[in-house]
Amino acid sequence: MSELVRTHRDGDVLVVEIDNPPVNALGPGVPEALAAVLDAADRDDGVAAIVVRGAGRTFVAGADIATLEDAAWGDEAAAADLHDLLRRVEQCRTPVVMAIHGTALGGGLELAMAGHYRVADAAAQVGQPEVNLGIVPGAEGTQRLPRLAGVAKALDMCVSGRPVTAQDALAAGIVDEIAGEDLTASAVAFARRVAARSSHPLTSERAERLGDPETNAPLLAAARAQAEKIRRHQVAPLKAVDAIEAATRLPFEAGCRRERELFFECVRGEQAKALIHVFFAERAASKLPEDMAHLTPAEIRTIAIVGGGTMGSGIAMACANAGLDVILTDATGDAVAAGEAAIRTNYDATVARGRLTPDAVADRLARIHLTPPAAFPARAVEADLVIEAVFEDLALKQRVFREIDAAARPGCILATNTSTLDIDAIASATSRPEAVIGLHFFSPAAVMRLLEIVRGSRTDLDVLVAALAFAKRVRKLGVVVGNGPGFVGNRLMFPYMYETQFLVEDGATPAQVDRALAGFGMAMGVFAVDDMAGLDVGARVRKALGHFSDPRERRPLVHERLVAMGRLGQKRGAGWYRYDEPRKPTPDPEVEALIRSLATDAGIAARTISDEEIVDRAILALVNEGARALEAGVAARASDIDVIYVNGYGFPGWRGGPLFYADRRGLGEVLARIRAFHREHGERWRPAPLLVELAERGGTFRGGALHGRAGARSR
Ligand code: T1G
Repeated sequence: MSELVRTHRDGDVLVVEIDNPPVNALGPGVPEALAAVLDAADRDDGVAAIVVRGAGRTFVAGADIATLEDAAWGDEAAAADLHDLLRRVEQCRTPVVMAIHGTALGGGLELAMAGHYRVADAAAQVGQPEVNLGIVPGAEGTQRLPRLAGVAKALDMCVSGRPVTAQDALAAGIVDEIAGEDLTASAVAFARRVAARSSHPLTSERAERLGDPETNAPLLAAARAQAEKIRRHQVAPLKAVDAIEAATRLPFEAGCRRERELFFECVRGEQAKALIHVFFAERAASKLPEDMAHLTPAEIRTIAIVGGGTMGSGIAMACANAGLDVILTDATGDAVAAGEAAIRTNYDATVARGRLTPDAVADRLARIHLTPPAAFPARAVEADLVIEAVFEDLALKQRVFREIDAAARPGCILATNTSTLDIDAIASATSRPEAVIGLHFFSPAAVMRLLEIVRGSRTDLDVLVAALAFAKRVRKLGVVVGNGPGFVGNRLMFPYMYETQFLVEDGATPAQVDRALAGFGMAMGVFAVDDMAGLDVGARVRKALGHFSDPRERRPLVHERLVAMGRLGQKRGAGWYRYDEPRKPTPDPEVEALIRSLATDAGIAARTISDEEIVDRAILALVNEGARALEAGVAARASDIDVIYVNGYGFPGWRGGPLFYADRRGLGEVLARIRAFHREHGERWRPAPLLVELAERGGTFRGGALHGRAGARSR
């Protein structure tokens, strides 16, 4: 028998264990091995019931996404054909009980639903997350889920992609029982109870929860509206609704055929290619490079944070949310109190939205130990990691690091949350530069998933490994980047921002630029982002990065003026936009007039700017700088840049990130466009040498850029 599927007997119950590490995906060989075991069981009169479970940490986490990727790139035969297996499961003469622990996702839940019964561990989760990969469930999930859970629940799960808890699944009718402590024992006992029944429920034959056209119409309409809202521009969620609609109208087999058509339409599409790229890119980014794989990360339990402002308090929440202890301090008692107030306000809002219970908040608050500055040195010795989150000023940070260096225990990791400053310069203020690292959180730090982990020239590998493990522990996506100006994210951001500022000087308006970028798929327009972050923040960073020190460079005219006018963005009710209502930008004729007058004074005549020009100048500025970052080695892989932009800067995942986007558009065309900009706008558009090299030899960023330290994963 194949090692992918093992069996043992518990009396008259056959326990089948799928063992395909790490997550029991239904990769090549698994469906066949499972079918063979079921065939044998059906022939064996001594087997009264079958329990199917996953080995290790989880039930089946779905089809093997690598095979989906092959299918997306044209090898349709690679996409696991699970239909025969599911039919085989359902038609088993012997009742099949699926025993679910960990996560039953995608094809995992589809397999579970083909069984006659389902028993779930209390901590298990089940879901149809396929939309995250730009596809619809492809193994009958859109047909079986509405039959078990009803149309509304199926729509919600397939459109949002969010898994549900075992308790929720029980209430919805997806599972039949929650297991006790021992899942296998519970499932075996359940199997014995049902074995003697004369017949067993077949999901495919159920119709009682499928509703009727009249009651379904508003549900389908609401799901389509929901898809447009939470997954704008994406095709898969709408196709998932189509597939569920087919379930309500067609017999089971015909509905499955329709689902399959929709599945292949998706998997062949650009969005699936992009989202599957992001899936693997995220995992590649957070993986240890080979030279570190042997290192065991030191455990981080207690974190001291210096600075209780927006970033410091957000980081404190992120740590407390993950069950870690936090010592939070600032330069004055008042500042500590302000940090505490900000944390409480944020948690209160979470409770008001129903996301956390007051008890859970109390538990988290109890983990955050507010510490006046005088008491800090004595407490800091408890910390495994100290994170500095003070004002973005090198001299100040160096002073804080000297203090931290004096207080922290040997072996403690010293991290700075700087978004732009030189890690080595900060490290040089300490007696242990090898313990210093950058942890660049994104705002709001308790929410945003991205964490740039900045490796200084002297940072120890042990420290890097511990930082990656810490990122995982606080549920962040850690991406290791080099210590260059602006690291990766902000390095690319500034050329993008400047270009959009030139666009408004050339004749566009901030609102037109933002609309064009939203149309491209950016989560927010660039001017709205600048207003949210604060124009003063941008100005400070620009200075720190030393941009526009060359007088021959074209320099944006408006930003500095807005700062001087006190139009610092949302917090002042005015920036690039006006804010009559909090957080709601309204175009401001005064700003538009200011832009025109400054541009006219500088001899720039206004012309009509197309949305296409806006998108090209903004996005290709990211691409060109991305190529430079890769070449400079501050990003190890092209896909790391994509991960950073998708998770930290609102770049649409369904376009795969800036460099994947460039690949798909064709580097030859991208280069031609950048060369045209170079001729028209001058040196800032000089094509990155790496881009020229790849384009000229017909290569792609994805296929492997030449210079990155770790090299691209060429899947
Ligand atoms: N296929 C292949 N590899 C997978 C995989 C999968 N489904 N899921 C995870 N991996 C790999 C992953 O690349 C990584 O590998 C390792 O497992 C650990 O993952 C027909 C079309 C299960 C919650 O979308 O959500 O079924 O980098 O680091 O944080 O309708 O992985 O170590 O080499 O993420 O503990 C639907 C995706 C597929 C589930 C575990 N299923 N996976 O999280 O570990 S489409 C999914 C996850 C489908 C059917 C269709 C998570 C996890 P490596 P990890 P984790």
